Amino acid sequence: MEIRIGNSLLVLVQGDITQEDTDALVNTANSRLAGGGGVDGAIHRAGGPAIMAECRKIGGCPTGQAVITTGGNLKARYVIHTVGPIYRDGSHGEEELLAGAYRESLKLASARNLKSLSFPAISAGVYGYPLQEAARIALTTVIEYLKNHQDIELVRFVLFGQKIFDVFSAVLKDLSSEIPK
Ligand code: AR6
Repeated sequence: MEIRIGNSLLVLVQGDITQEDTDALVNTANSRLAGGGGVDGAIHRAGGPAIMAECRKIGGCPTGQAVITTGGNLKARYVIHTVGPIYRDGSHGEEELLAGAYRESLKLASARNLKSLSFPAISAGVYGYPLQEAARIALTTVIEYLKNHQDIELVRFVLFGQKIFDVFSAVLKDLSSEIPK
C-alpha cells in the first residue's frame, strides 16, 4: 500500500528491513546502543562490526532521540539508531517519546540530505507497545513531517509479518482519507 503526501511517497511493505536499499535504515536500538534482539540484532548481523564500532564511540542515545552511523555492509549507506519507549501503561509519556523517535529520525535524515529511509515498527516488539496505537502514532508522525518537509522523497515502513502489515494498512487507510489530494 502507498500514498502520496506532497512530493513524498509513503509505502508500507511486508519484509525484512536489512534488505532495504534506501539511503538509511532506522534501527530500534536501546539507550546504551549495545545491540540486542529483533531489528537491532538483525541490522548488526547483516551490517557487520563497523556499525557497533561507531555506536561505541557515540556511547548512547536517550529515549525519543536518534543518532546516525555507517550502514557497514548493508545496501543502505546509513543506519539511524533511535530508541523507542518501553511501554508501561500509556501514562508515562510513551506517546510523545514514540512520536519523538520517528520525528528525530526524520530530522536526522533531512540534516544529512538523505532522500529515502526505511522504518520498522518502533517499540512494537520487545518494548511491548500495543500494535494499533504504535501504528497510529508512527503513521501520523511521519505524515505530519512529510506534509511540512519536501526534502524526503520516500519513506518505507518495512513490517515483519502479515499481522502487523495488516494493522498498519488499516490505520493508513483511515488516515489517508483525511489527507488532501
Ligand atoms: N525487519 C523488520 N522488522 C523486524 C525485523 C526485521 N528484520 N525483526 C523484527 N522486526 P523490536 P522494540 C519487527 O523488538 O520493540 C532490541 O533488543 C518486530 O516484529 O526490534 O523497539 C533492542 O536492542 C516488531 O514488530 O524493537 C532494544 O533493547 C518491530 O520490528 C529493544 O529490542 C520492532 O521490534 C527494542 O524493542
